[in-house]
Amino acid sequence: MKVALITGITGQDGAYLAELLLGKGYEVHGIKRRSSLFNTDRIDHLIASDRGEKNPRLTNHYGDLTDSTNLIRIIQEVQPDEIYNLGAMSHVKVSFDSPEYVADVDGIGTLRILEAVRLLNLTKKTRIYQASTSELYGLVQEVPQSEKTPFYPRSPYAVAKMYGFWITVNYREAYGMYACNGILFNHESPLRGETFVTRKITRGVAQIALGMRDDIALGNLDAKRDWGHAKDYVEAMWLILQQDTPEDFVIATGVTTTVRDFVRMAFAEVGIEVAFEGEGVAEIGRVVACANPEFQVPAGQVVCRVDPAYFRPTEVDLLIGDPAKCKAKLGWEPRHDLPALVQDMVRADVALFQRDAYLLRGGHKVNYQHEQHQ
Ligand code: NDP
Ligand code: GDR
Repeated sequence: MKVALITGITGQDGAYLAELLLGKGYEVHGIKRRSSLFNTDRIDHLIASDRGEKNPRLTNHYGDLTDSTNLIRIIQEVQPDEIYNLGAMSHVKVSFDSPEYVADVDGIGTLRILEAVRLLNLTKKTRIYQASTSELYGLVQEVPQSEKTPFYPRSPYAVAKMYGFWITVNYREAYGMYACNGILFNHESPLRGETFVTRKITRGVAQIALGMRDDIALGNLDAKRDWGHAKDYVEAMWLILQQDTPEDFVIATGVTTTVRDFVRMAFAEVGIEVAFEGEGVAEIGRVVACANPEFQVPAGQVVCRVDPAYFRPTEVDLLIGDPAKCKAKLGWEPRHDLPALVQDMVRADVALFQRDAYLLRGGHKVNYQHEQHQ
């Protein structure tokens, strides 16, 4: 039985990857941070059955990427065949608020994993996947972006990830380690963190459709992203570690879409047509018509507005990946296109908020948070 260790197992990708590896018969170990509230919602169904029977092939260890002694101890105990380093402070805008912490976790954290494997003489046994990112491309140098496109990071997050990228390449070249970067473009799902733009939109659409709020405030509507489904992307991570020789791969769909169009698509999914008018911070999205009798959102209602609080000091305007190498060498093909992704996310969020809407209608108090600082 192969043994895998996943940092960031409680995150979006960690949850889907753990499920994938368990399905392939792996023994899976995860590193989770101590938190003052439960933080394993995304993997609770993998940890134990509804009746409380524990999964003997999934073990979580308390740890942190800032603590090398604990990483060394866990890796020594687990003796993993594969390490997936997914743990990170992954929010680009928040990285401007905590740049040093991001450098420590996302940059030096990667070094700590590589160095632990080297110190423990596991370089021949353990393969390492590093969660690199399309944010490395930053300021547009060329499109579409491929493994050969120069990097120009535009945030403390991207700069930290750039260190992670190169230290992974360096350990591969210096010590012959099987260590690879997956340069993944944005990937989303119903498990996406609530403060990333797609999930913020799909949650907002669900709440507006159910009459729980009036509008969503967003930042830069012109930004373009190459959005895929996280379920497809974790398969690519696994494939990257199954090759004869370690290499870096771009994982992307090759299609790019504006934030504004994502908003339109998400509203369309609940039968609401939205049109945008105005410019810059005065731009608004207004309901043209609501064709779904289940939802009563009147024509003319402003459902999307721009709040400069969500702008970033430096923005990444356009990401579109070239998936030629991963298709040719890994045989990877995404199973979901953007409409399928939007449908999956919107339907999940409508289902999620239906219970709250029912309670609100009955006069009960519901403790749901309005998104802030995203
Ligand atoms: P999430 O933000 O959903 O998950 C991040 C995970 O890292 C969580 O489990 C989090 O724990 C954990 N974590 C945060 N800080 C630390 C720390 N100091 N020590 C240990 N663990 C920590 O991210 P995703 O699942 O979306 O992304 C996975 C990885 O892929 C990240 O490295 C991200 O930067 C990268 N990436 C993501 C892309 C995307 O579009 N999703 C695209 C390209 C790269 P907790 O749950 O306690 O917060
Ligand atoms: P990104 O994702 O920065 O690409 O990083 P995010 O969803 O945060 O932003 C995408 C684009 O949307 C614009 N935007 C907003 N973003 C947020 N979060 N909130 C808003 O209200 C809003 N309005 C507009 C942003 O300016 C940006 O242009 C994600 C993360 O998962 C990283 O960890 C990962 O490395 C990259 O994707 C690839």
